[in-house]
Amino acid sequence: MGRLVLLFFSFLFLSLVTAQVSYSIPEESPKGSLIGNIARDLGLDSKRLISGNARIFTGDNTDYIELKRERGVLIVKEKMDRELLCGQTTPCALHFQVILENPMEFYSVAVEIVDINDNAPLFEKSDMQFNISESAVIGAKFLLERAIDPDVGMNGLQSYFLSKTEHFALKLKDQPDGEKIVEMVLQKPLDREKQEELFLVLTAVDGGEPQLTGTAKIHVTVLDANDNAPVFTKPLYKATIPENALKGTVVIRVSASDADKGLNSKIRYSISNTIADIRDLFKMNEANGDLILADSIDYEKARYYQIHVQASDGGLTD
Ligand SMILES: [Ca+2]
Ligand SMILES: [Ca+2]
Ligand SMILES: [Ca+2]
Ligand SMILES: [Ca+2]
Repeated sequence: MGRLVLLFFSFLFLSLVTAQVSYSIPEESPKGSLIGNIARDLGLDSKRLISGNARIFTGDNTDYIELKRERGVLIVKEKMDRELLCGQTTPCALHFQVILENPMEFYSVAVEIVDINDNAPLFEKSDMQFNISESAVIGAKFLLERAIDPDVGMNGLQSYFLSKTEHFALKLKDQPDGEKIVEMVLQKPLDREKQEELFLVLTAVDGGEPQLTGTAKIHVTVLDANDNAPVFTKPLYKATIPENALKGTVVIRVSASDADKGLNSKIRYSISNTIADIRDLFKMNEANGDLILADSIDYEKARYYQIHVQASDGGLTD
């Protein structure tokens, strides 16, 4: 009820508003901090403030500022958090009236709550994981997490930096809402055989004094592509075998290696001769590269065999 009456009076005595003063104070100023000498600025003295029962009327329940009649000053009653009061709205100001009685007077007062850089940019998800094929092409883009800094103006988020890497460059795209899209763009092909994992750091910075930063980790796992053919340990394997050797004798074991991973490096050995008698005389253990005598050999028939052996990883061969 008291509030309604005050509102009524504020309409009735609108013409009695003789002045408007404004002050500013940094957010988070401790309780008791001086905002301004209102008595001086309104041309009143403390006697008038006391006799007029001067008080603050805010129109809502917020009670951050106190009027000290004896000193004629406004002070901080409750610490103010600009982020809580105004979010991203600027400027952030509290508007209220100072009311005096006998005779009734109204004064409009605005107190601007000035932002301080009390928030570092923060990544909600501070660990990013990417699985990227080594066959990814230059220019491939990967969307990164954005950081949040609830401060405003220069105290808000300004830019991002990526830790040193020759493989990726950072690309920032401004959005109409003032936000930035953060991407890393492939600059140099990845090579799993050289480096299977990359550990990068994305840093977000604000423009405050001092500047605050936030970081997020980027973990890139390079996925294998079958870009290596098997390679034999020797270009030529030589073996001798007596003509009375038994069927099933291992003549020699050939061996190839493949720099890839998993199925891309799983080698199958085979004989690639097209002449039928060699394919009948010798068999290849597909898995371990053992060349096995599959029939009886005759020194008088042939003293020399040239066997072409192939190693294959499913896609690529040697
Ligand atoms: Ca900040
Ligand atoms: Ca702030
Ligand atoms: Ca391979
Ligand atoms: Ca590979």
